[in-house]
Amino acid sequence: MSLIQSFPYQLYLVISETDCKGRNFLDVAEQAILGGVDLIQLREKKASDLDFLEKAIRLKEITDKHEIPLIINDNVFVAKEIDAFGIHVGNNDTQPTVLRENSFQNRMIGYSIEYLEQLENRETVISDYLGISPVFRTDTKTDTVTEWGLEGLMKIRQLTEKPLVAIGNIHFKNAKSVMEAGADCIAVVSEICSAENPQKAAFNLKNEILK
Ligand code: TZP
Ligand code: MG
Repeated sequence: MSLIQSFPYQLYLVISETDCKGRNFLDVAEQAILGGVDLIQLREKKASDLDFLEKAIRLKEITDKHEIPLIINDNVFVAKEIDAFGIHVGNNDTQPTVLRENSFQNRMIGYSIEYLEQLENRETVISDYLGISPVFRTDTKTDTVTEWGLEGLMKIRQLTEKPLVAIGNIHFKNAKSVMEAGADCIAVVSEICSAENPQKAAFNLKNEILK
């Protein structure tokens, strides 16, 4: 089991250079932190390991400065190399049971739930939080399986006490309803990365979900 016992995060930014569409992703991340983001994940699907590592090192300087935990999507090498706070994996990635046995004993492990059956497996039991992926279909990630919707999220809430991070097409207008359906935290890409003013977007979202 993990030593991580609490999940005091409500607003989670998932960021990549591509999703920031030509803007400096480090500036976007820093603005988002100033606006109230509690946790950041670097998710670089197309980068080589070295490119990913270089981006992660630069982002970690910022997250460390503001004492915000940094999670790495999928890449065990990068997560270990930068001593990341944690790693986020899905069904087709290195599984949580394998990670726990290999240098991730005391790092946060997030695990995406795409099928209800996953709730019963050991991977779920040993993870620190579950990603409800996607709660609503989104153009940001199209290779998804189940669109959970608020009803699916409510059902999962009844079946587990694990911290639930909802992701997928979450915006200012639906953020509160996602929290009310049982999410502990919302994760967003475009609501912050594509915002004209990422700091303001993060600030508004945070206020909305804490209301
Ligand atoms: N996993 C499930 S949906 C998604 C990820 C990484 C993308 C969410 O992006 P957006 O722009 O907030 O809908
Ligand atoms: Mg993955």
